Amino acid sequence: EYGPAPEDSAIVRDWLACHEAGFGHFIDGGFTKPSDPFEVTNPATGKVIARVSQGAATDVDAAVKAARAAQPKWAALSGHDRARHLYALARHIQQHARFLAVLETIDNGKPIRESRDIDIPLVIRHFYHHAGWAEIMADEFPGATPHGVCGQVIPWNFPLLMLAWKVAPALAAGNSVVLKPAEYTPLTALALAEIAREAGLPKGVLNIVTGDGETGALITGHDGIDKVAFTGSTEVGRLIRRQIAGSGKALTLELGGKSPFIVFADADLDAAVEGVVDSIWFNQGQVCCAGSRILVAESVAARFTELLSRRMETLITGDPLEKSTDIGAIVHPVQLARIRSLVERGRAEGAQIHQGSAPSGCFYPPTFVTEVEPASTLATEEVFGPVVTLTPFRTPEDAVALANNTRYGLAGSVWSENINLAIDIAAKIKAGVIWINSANLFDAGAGFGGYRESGFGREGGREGMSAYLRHPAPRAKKPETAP
Ligand code: TXE
Repeated sequence: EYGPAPEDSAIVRDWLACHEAGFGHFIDGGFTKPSDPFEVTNPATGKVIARVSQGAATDVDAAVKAARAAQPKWAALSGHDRARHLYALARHIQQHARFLAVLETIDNGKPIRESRDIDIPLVIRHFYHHAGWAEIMADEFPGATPHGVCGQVIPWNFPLLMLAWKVAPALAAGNSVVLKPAEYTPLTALALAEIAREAGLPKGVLNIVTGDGETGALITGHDGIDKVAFTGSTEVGRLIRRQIAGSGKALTLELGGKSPFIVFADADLDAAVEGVVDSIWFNQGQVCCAGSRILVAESVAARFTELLSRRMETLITGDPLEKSTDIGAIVHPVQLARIRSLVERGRAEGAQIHQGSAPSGCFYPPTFVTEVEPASTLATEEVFGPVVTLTPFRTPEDAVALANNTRYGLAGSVWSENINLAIDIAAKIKAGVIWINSANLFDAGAGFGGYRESGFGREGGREGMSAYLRHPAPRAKKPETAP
């Protein structure tokens, strides 16, 4: 039983109608008057669904001030009391899960099946998981203290999930937050602000300021911010790194990727094809850890290509609110144009493009590409769309060399029935996360993050918690004294 029930869509419609005058920022437990609004559209229909405020310096100042004022009291709560707040928040999100799933789909264009079964459940899981961390933090990280105020800037591909990844550990550790959602997809963050208020989260602990990159830079560059966490493009990650260099702010960056998906000759090829569906045709391929480069053993390459092609034909691209849709809308016409231009560059460089079908509008068909030279555009650039390259390899050494031939290092996936081979290859791939006979599995308890141009720092699990804490300097060893 997928697809939104009519009443779920009606709740979203009513909620948007209630906010027809526009959304303000969520600062110090309340919403400001809407100002300098910009339009938010549903990419599947092109229709304007809301007006949201562009955060100015005064808004960011107010949010940081509220966060600074609230943080000491929040940090002074016992871990147990902070946990109770996070459990309450998780429960309230759970109560609004269906509403949030429909809202996410309308705002972002992702299939309802994904927002209902993946995004929102993972959001909830993240808050529950980190409530647990709040309870045990003092024992697990003795002497550690929160940074203070965290400035968090997130992308549009998993709008509410990226918020959860950042807000849940920050709050569990005793920090307060000023967060900016992406300008394409700010609505679930604003809905969450309302839910946080309903759940009784103390005011000022979580502040949401909307706006574009300029607002983002005002947050990351603000003197009152102690830690910056960013997920987005490698270019902006670089800008932020430069912007805050020498400021003493802590920083974690989660950036792009061009992750390998390696299929050995002994792999279960049907399962591997399903893995590709989950890896690159999930969320329209707008996934930082998407397996965007299939490397397949030469001896099975023809068979695998045939299976992949057949499966691609069965995928339905279209209305994201339709329960049978596999691939929804691309988040924004700008991103669609970017995907098209990269694929056209690939074609001009001699790549063979194989595509399924897609309706007109802001949609892109599932695509795989053969005859791709290792140094060519499609083999090296992050497309951030449902486009995957397919390259044969001869030996496991070739596979590893091809896999590591990238400036990124976020994730990878290895398919083989020989677990020793799979583990051996996994260890040789320079990436933060490796899946074996699976892809795109996320767990709040596992660290996620990259190497090289994919960024640094981990989110999730112990490492993720640790990044939201300042740790005491290791004690100097006592000088040895003669007996
Ligand atoms: O990202 P941006 P864009 C990659 C992907 C995609 C490309 C462009 O390849 O095609 O980036 O996407 C805020 N200071 N990824 O242009 O600009 C911005 O408002 C502070 C991979 O949308 O990086 C938004 O909230 N903040 C990625 C957020 O940064 C700034 C997910 C991300 O936007 C800022 C998204 C600045 N100077 C895109 N400029 C992933 N790793 O998952 C912009 N922002």
